[in-house]
Amino acid sequence: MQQAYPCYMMRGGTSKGLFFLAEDLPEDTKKRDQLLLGLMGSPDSRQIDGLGGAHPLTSKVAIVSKSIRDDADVDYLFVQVVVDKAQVSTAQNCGNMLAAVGPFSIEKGLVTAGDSHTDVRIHMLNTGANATARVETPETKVNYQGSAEIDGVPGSSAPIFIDFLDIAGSSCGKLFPTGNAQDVILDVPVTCIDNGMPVVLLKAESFGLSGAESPTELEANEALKDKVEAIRLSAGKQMNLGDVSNKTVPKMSLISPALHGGLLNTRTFIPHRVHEAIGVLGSVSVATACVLKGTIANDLVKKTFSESAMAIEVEHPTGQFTVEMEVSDSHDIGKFCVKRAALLRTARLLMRGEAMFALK
Ligand code: NQM
Repeated sequence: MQQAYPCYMMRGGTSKGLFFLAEDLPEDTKKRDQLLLGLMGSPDSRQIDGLGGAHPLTSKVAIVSKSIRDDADVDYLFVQVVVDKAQVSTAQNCGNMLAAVGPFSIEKGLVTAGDSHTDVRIHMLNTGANATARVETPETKVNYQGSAEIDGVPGSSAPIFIDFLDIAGSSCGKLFPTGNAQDVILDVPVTCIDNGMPVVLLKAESFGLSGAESPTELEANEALKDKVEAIRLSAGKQMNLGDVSNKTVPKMSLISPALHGGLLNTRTFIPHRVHEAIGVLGSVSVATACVLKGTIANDLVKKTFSESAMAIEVEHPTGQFTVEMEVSDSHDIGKFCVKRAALLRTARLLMRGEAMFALK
């Protein structure tokens, strides 16, 4: 018999997925994963028998609970539900879904709302790092409407400002997991970096590309996908991620000169489909690579960053992503430190109700 699981469907940034209270899901991880696959309709490229949107960006789940930590209000576990395989992964974080965690936590009463805005301190269980999201709460109710626009989402919504403090080496243990600002993998120069999301940067020109190709064109290029995947598998080992053949990290960002006034242009494999925009923490990693001397991104942007606070504009297929950063010692890989990264997202509650599934 089908059972009902209380659930919200929310858009967080440029992603969309299901939000649950941890207490409403099975404690047993195997059962929980089986349930999430069933609720989303995986494995099936159309996810026709579930709530997933048939793309990695719309096949996501956030599990939230009250935190017992002194430095956090809530704990957030992100789960990527693979569309066409019976696989779920908690090996990566998601900064887009994170944008909706604050509103969800207030709606569900995990956090008491202030009467103009509420700062929700979120502990991200996937990586152990923390973020603070500022949510508009006039008269203690979450406000979703406003004039903030983010590229990749039509229209405008209330702003959600997110601050990250301690995300370097979140999954790999080190900001530059190979110990180098630049490596060569399978004859291709790369920069491997983890400032919130493990990312391998590659120059589009290394593959005979301009970098302006659409996600559809890149996904149709089988030779390119094979080469990028071969580099990813090797990079995963070198980045302390082990065998990444069944993992959704590292992400693979093709970089090229900016086309629309930003600092550089990107196309990101996440890791097999190509992102219509760029991930939040993925863009923080890319922006960080731009700043440090010796990376392939810094070579490409040909800029020395002498100031400690800056806004980096990362171009992507549907616009730009602005990452504000405070850094120190950007000339020296040994001392380089990212003190803070901040950005703007929006989110919206789309549906609340019960998701149905018969768990065997
Ligand atoms: O990098 C897609 C997304 C993401 C992840 C992905 C994300 C992030 O856009 O923080 O947001 O890279 O799988 O939701």
